[in-house]
Amino acid sequence: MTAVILFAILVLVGVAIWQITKIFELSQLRETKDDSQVANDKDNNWNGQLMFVFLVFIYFITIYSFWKWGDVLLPEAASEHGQEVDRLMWISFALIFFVQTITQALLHYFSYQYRGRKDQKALFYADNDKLEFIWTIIPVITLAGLIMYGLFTWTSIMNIEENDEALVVELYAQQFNWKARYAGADRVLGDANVRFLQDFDGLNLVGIDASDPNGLDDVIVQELHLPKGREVIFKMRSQDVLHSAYMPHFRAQMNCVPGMITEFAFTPSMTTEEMRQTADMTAKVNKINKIRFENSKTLIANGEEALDPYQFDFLLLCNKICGASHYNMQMKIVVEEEKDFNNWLAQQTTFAQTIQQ
Ligand SMILES: [Cu+2]
Repeated sequence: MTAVILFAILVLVGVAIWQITKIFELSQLRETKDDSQVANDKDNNWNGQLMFVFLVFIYFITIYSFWKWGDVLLPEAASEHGQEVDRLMWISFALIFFVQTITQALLHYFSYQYRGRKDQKALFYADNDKLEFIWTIIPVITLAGLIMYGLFTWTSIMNIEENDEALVVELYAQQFNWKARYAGADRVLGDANVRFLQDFDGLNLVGIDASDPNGLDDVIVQELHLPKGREVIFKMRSQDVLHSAYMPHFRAQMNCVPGMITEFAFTPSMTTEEMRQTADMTAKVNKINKIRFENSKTLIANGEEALDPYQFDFLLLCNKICGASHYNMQMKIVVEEEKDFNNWLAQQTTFAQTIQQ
């Protein structure tokens, strides 16, 4: 692939140099009255028709892309606000698609229709207030509507209110992994700071202040469990550089900034098991496993081990290029029914238990 791209770049540079020398030659020919390099009607017809070919090409590539890769989009949102985000995105997509289909056709049609002809001079048409008003006011109204809609959606998503029902979870980012911390029975996360990381021989994984009683029942895990149907307020921290907590299936993303706590909240609306059962996800997983199965044949032929079948899981990913192993900075998310979640949480070790060991 790299070779192909390099080759394409070399070809393009070559063409650019060739064109520049042609311009240079053209400027020299003015004195000699030789017009062999000036476009004539034949050249203009050619270019006009090529415009049409290009128009057909962009429509074709659009339709082909939808047909070929339409199924690699994210599955339905697994959070309550996710549906709002998706609606906003699809409305924007539909509008852009509609406008671009029409404007591309017009652009290329006009290029063809008014291509250069010998002895024909372009009409000098200075301005038309009415026309300018129309093509200004339509985009203004459309874009203002879209932006307002986006702002309202954003405000409703980012309106995070502390409340007694919500589950508070800290997401702790470091090069190159995630940890999650639950507040425990007192529902309050203990104070934490990177300065405390060195305490307790490296057992203090997220730097909890051991003198703060609120922190003693905190639970630190490397697999994030969330209860379905309950609001989760995330408090994000970073130990070293900028990271970004990205949970694509829940349509959630927030930067993790060293020295400050950032927030995001959502309510999971589907368990992992429910997502696995959807028709869309079953088809995706089957497609992936078919590819893995085919690749395994080559591996086995080379005396290597076959690939394990893929099973869907929600993921927390890092979406800021934070260093060499950024690509692998992820944590599994398990969404389950509230009682399963409570059972799981009760089995985890608290911070007090960890440091006593
Ligand atoms: Cu990162």
